Amino acid sequence: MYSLMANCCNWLKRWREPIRKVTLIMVGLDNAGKTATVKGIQGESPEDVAPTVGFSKIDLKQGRFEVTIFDLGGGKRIRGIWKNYYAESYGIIFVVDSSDVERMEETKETMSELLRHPKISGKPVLVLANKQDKEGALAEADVIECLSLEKLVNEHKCLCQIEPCSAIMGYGKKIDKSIKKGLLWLLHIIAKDFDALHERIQKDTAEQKAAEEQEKRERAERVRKIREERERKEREEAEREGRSISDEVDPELVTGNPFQPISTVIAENEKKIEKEKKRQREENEKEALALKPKTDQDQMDSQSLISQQSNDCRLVEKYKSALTQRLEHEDENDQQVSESLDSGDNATLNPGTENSKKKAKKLKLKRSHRVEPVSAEETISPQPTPVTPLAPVGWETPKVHRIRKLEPLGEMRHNGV
Ligand code: G3D
Ligand code: MG
Repeated sequence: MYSLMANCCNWLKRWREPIRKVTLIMVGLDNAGKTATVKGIQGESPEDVAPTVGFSKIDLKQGRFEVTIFDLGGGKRIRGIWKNYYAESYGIIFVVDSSDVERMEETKETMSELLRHPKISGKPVLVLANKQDKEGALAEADVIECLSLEKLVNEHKCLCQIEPCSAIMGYGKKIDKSIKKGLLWLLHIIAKDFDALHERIQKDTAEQKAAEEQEKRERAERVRKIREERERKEREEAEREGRSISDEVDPELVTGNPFQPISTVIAENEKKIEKEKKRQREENEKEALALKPKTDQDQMDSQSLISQQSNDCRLVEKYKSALTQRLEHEDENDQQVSESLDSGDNATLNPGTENSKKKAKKLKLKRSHRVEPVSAEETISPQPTPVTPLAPVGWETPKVHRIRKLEPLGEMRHNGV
């Protein structure tokens, strides 16, 4: 009857207790089995765990506790981040790989450093001597000895419990009982001294926050000084080289808002394009007005050019026919000369015959250099083929009208023609 009443009182007491939020950190060397343990507590299979990069976090409910566990990476280089979580942690779970005897010294140093930290000293510590299923794993007493655990926890006034366990034995409800026992012990100790611990944690986290803010300000100040120094050097350099810094910076870039909505940017661009088009139209109109009289002149020039060309064609035709007549005439003469030569008079040639022989030779030469009738296209070339020596007697050398060289025509002039 008495025990029934005591149980009822305890239940009532617990029911009246507020829900407590508690943060724990799970630390230890890499490969100790921290993630496997956390997964087992969470109810997930601890097999095939990937190495933790940074940290992982789990939330679970245990009685009147809402527990958050930070599983922090244990690699040598990542251990530096642990201290960022010390202030807010109510207790520590330190996982040891009991089978890794070679790293016991490193484990001891790491634990010593941890318990020495002012934001950890005095807080409860659960040591999980993990991997007990492995052959050659150190027993609980050996782990205590290897780590000088008693000495360490006494030095730093930490309440401590050690639990030999195996994280891969099971998970969820089937989790290794030692792990569960150890976790309940830790929460029990925290609950016993919760108010004092909570107050300390509030104070420590506020201090840490202030320190972080201070560090942030100092960093910003350092960055500002570096930037100022760089700008000063740039200014000095620019002055030495005789250029002004303001010239190099696009004022639009400085004054314009780089984060304008895209619709505003499009509208501005359209305005610019419209303005540019208008300017171009005005320029074209001006140019057209300035060119108008010239265009008329060019029209006249072109007409005279055409008429000159047709004149030239007529002359060429005339010249061609005259040339043909002359050549025919010469052919007849040649024929006569060659006939007289062929008739055998060549041995008894008088001086006249000698002359006519020479003449015949000359004519033959002339014939071989006969100028072919010139095409109409060639007549408009500024330097016609020199045909003067063959020009028929009484005929004037065809007069080649030099065509006035025209200026290259622009777009408007072509239209005019
Ligand atoms: P860590 O988070 O402390 O770095 P992990 O360690 O949880 O990642 O575990 C590291 C390796 O040890 C894992 O193996 C894991 O399965 C194994 N391990 C964890 N706990 C135990 C245990 O109690 N017994 C045995 N035998 N092995 C365990 P892998 O092969 O995945 O690296
Ligand atoms: Mg891990």
